[in-house]
Amino acid sequence: MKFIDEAIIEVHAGKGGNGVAAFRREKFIPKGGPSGGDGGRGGSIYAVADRNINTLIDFRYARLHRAKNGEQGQGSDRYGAGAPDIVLRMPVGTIITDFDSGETLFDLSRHGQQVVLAKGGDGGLGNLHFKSSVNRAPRQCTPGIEGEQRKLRLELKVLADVGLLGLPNAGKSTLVAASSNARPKIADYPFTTLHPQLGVVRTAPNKSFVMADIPGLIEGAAEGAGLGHQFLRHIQRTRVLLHVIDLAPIDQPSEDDEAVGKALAKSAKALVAELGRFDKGLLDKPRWLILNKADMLTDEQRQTRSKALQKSLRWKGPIYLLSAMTREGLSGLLFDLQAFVDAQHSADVADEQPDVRFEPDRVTPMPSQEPGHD
Ligand SMILES: Nc1nc2c(ncn2[C@@H]2O[C@H](COP(=O)(O)OP(=O)(O)OP(=O)(O)O)[C@@H](O)[C@H]2O)c(=O)[nH]1
Ligand SMILES: [Mg+2]
Repeated sequence: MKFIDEAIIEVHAGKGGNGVAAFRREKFIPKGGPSGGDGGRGGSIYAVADRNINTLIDFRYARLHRAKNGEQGQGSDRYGAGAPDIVLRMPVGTIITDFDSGETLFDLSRHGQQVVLAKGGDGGLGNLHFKSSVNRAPRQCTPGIEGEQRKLRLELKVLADVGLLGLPNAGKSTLVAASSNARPKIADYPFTTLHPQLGVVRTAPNKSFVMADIPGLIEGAAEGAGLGHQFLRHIQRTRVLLHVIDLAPIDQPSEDDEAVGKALAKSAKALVAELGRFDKGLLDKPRWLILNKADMLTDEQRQTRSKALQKSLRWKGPIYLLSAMTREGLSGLLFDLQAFVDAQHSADVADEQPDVRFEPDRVTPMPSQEPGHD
């Protein structure tokens, strides 16, 4: 299964301004010659590959991109001003196809690569160009050319930054739904999720990362128990794993919180062993513990269970106590994940030099999105 992020946009370049016919009219200069200037060029629309952008989600909200028209020429030899271009920043790896013909137009494969999506129309010619020895008072001028218009499909194969891992019913899909734009199926029975699904988590207008919800994993998956473990390949290239643990499982007696903590540690170990059976390399991947369903417990139960769990796992890594359902404790996790993903990302590209600099005012603003909303 491939994860494809997709958006369909329309780009309308600006029309060129019309050229005009005008004549010089000055006192004491009768029959002044032609002085109509050319129209300005219409704005073009470009796409630029930018490695700081990792999803096409913005383009699902801002679908129509329209550049301004060039200004009309004027008398006294004045030319119309050209309209500014629009630069759309897209993730490296975006494939741009013509929506109607299906033809692939561009493959943005390297950072800084710039392509023309729709060319602005040229301005028309003013009458000062039509002066000749036989026609000293030309009245011709030409209109501006229409800008190009296209409907485009943008596609990006996405790799998840963050992968989920956990027993069936732990609340993985609930976590993804609470954090991202994805709406996976959620139900109170095991193996609700049958296929991996990606969600984009947005933490600031220009910051996001991608989270992969996967089916529940159980002991014996390597031998085919449950849904097996082939789906684990979808988290092989993630930067961090969130190991989701249900802190209030129904099959555990709730009176002895320490015993529950220990039992949870035991099944967590079994799950990690299962992970290693699929791919030993996955054991070296950073893993954060997510203790979910905290809303079902009193403060004291939360403390006792999580301490017992940490102790028997000898856990020294990051750990978060939260409720995916009520979102208590969720935003802290998402901001920490964003910082972690960003840090890894900049470590990857630290040596490279940027190919181009962008002028911020030439980039169309995108609508901002809060986490957890469509
Ligand atoms: N009280 C409470 N219930 C939760 C919480 N998170 C998930 N649940 C419930 O737990 C059940 C399972 O949630 P899912 O998100 O489907 O669990 P999953 O880990 O994706 O399960 P599989 O896809 O089957 O592996 C659902 O009934 C959820 O409503 C939580 O924080 N608090
Ligand atoms: Mg699920």
